[in-house]
Amino acid sequence: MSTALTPSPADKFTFGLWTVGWQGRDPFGDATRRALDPVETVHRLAELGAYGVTFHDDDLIPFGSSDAQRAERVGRFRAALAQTGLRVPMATTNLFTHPVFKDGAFTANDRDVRRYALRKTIRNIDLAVELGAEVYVAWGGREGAESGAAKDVRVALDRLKEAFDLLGDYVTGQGYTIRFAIEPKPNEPRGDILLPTVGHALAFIASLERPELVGVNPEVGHEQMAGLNFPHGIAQALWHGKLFHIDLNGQSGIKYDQDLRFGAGDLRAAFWLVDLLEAAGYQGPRHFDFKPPRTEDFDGVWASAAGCMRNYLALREKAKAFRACGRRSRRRGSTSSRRALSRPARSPRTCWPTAARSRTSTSRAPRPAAWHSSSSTSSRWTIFSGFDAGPNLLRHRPRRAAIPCRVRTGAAMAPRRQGPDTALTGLLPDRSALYAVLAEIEALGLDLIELRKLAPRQELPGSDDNFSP
Ligand code: XLS
Ligand code: MN
Ligand code: MN
Repeated sequence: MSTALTPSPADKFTFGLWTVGWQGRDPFGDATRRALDPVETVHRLAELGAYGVTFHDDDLIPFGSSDAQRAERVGRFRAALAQTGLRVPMATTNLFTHPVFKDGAFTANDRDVRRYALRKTIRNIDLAVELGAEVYVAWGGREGAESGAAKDVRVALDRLKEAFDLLGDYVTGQGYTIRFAIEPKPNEPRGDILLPTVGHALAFIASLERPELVGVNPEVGHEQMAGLNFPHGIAQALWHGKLFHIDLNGQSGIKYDQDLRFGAGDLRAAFWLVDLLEAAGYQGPRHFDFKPPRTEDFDGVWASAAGCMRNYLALREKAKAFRACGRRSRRRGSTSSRRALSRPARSPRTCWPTAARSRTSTSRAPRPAAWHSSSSTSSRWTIFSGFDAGPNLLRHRPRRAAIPCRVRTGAAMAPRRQGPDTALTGLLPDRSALYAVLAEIEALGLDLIELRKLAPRQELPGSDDNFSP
């Protein structure tokens, strides 16, 4: 097997205990597999090349365990981590299985349930921090309703904010550096869940007392259940600096939460996702929250876990090849490059005219008034207002002699030698034609030195220079 497709801890692949440990119980059928001992899971994942393991409190310590049972379970788990070197980068709370949470946890209409949910969360945060976790996921699967009258959504959001503010105070007071990641999901198990998408969660986070402590943990299938483009949601989370964690899996369109292995369902979206995470330099774990099919035995469980990692690595190779190909096509002059897009449309040195300035510029005609002009030792750049029909001058300097100063601008612009530079001179009918020229120059990676609107009837400079491109 190629090493590029063989996972290693450096790839930062992690799995929840509840993923490979899923027994195949669904709303219509009982378990098809026995329960897995977390210690066995730790050893198997380490053998497969994973970096870490994550858990809900109840995955590790069954609900209702005594303190002695809890200490014993945690002790065995710790020993397995020490033997294998597996890390625990994230943990979370089960606030959805026990019947007490039937109406929600942080937003339950019953205050005692809300207080219990907070207590259960805080207890597991302490354990998560002890085990080295840096992120604490909060998926509010029961925070929602099936009927309009069942919950006052605005009040429920007040309660949700109260919970995150309190948890933020708690970790800060304890001196923990752990951060929270809200996991959106549109529905299932509730008919409608609060914070159904990445966008809802990002808006909610901005309302918190300590927004810097809270980000998102988007899951592939959850956004796709809402018909959304997952890579676009991830790109926006990255753009806000809020991608604290990610749940990778597969989903075939708008249906129940399938939790297929990563790469299944929507391979195209999986490709763009891997391309995005790698290009963005995302440093967090690649966490798989998938369910091995309930038709599989344990060989199938471990094979599907290995498949998640292999699919990610295969897509990473494809993304690398795609980007290398993009570099080649840019050299040939393609304008559809991420690099070209990464440049601001508006130059840092450009300032758009205020209404007052625009009026001034008209009143000063025919001498063109500057929108803005600046000079530096390396380049001069002057932009004058007014791009109605008339002669324009645009100069640029080739970065490498090998790049010809040829910009396809239509018949109106001609390249002319101007000392070490090349000038494009000619008539531009309007401002959008000018922007088209600028876009071509940007895409070619050329330095724009000067862009000037000449006064009416002014001679085009360099017109007697016989440079031919
Ligand atoms: C359920 C969620 C859940 C969270 C952790 O749909 O994906 O597994 O990731 O509670
Ligand atoms: Mn899911
Ligand atoms: Mn999840």
